[in-house]
Amino acid sequence: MPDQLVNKSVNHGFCFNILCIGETGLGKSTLMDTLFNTKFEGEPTQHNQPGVQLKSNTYELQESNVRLMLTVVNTVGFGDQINKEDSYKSIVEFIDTQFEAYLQEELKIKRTLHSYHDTRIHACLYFIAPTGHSLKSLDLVTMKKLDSKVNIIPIIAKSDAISKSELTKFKIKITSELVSNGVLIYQFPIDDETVAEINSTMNAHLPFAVVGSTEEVKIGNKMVKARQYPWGTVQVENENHCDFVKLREMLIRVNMEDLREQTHTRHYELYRRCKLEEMGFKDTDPDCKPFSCTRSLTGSRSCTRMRRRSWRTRRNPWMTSSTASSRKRRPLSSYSPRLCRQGAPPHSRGTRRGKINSSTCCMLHEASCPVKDSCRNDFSPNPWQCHAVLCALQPSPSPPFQTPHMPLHCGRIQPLL
Ligand SMILES: Nc1nc2c(ncn2[C@@H]2O[C@H](COP(=O)(O)OP(=O)(O)O)[C@@H](O)[C@H]2O)c(=O)[nH]1
Ligand SMILES: [Mg+2]
Repeated sequence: MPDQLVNKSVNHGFCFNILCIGETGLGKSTLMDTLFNTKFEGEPTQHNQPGVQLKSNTYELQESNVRLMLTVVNTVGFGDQINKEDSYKSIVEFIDTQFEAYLQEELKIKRTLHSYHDTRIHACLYFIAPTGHSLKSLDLVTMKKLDSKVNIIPIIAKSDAISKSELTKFKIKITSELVSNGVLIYQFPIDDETVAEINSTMNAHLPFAVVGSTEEVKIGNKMVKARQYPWGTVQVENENHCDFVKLREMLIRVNMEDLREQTHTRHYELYRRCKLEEMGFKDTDPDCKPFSCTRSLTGSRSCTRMRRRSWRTRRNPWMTSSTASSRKRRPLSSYSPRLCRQGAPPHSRGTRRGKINSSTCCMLHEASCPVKDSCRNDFSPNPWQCHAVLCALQPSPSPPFQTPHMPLHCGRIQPLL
């Protein structure tokens, strides 16, 4: 049975979509290049953008017989405007547009979901400036608007700019601000016994303090990625220097499948329920109660966890070695040799070949998503307990297939009974 599952997944290939949110110059592009050991396209942007635009690049990574479609979405111009009030809007619209595209595919009579390129965001890396003070209002507002739509992994960017003792305090401060503002960040799951220990340890390290660099420096007789300063060298992959390795392990190796699953069963499910209710769909259950987003969230979360397989091949087979750059044509195994030694499923060992083909597409943030201003979710400081967003039903006289873009009316906050 597990072999069947693995073979099926390998044949289909995987897709993984990362959204990088953070102010211009915080090191988003550098970190992505460092994480995937390549040089993605894109010129550094200036600070004069009139608004926030989302730019998406898709790359095809291949390792052995495993294909990974990686999409990196960047928030160009985030934090560059004098009035930052609307900065989160284009991000919310973008995420909803991807949900909507998937929903429209699902609603088709003749669906091709198996070959559909899923553009839903699986992980959102939120880059926090290394101020050592506290989160900015822009960070809190943006994360709060997004936490019911995407798995947020906060990271402290350019953490070499902050001292060790300040960093400890800064992490505590950020965590307490997130909690007191009711911002839900993604927690690495601890109900799968094969990863429970490492995940619970890593949860305690959040937000990860990262350093990015593609520059290689000779340390001893090894070339390592590092940043050199007059007073010393920061090694990106040295766990005493920063949490880059922790982030890479958690994001790409251990929890990639959980991030994908949470996106589908929790965030997309919430969008779908809201949308279908607005279209006039009703479950025929006689006890059918008004839709509660919070209940839906907690319910789907526990269901997901119940179904979790405690089977080590849930870890990502292509991460047993590495990714590659098309330009340098590096062997995939150069990416993360340590991962190769640890627990690589048998099928992914052996000769590794790889290529990366990139194709770039710009997603316009003005995309006409019908729910962009409707399905907003606001939660109380303790969202798991007392509040829910109720969607007002709007009966539809015609089937949704003919009227897929009906207006929605969601977002009133009501206490849960
Ligand atoms: N000190 C420090 N500088 C960094 C780090 N990562 C990137 N940078 C530098 O910050 C500048 C902006 O980086 P970039 O990746 O273009 O930022 P982006 O606008 O967020 O994509 C570049 O000069 C990078 O070399 C880091 O971890 N620490
Ligand atoms: Mg950039």
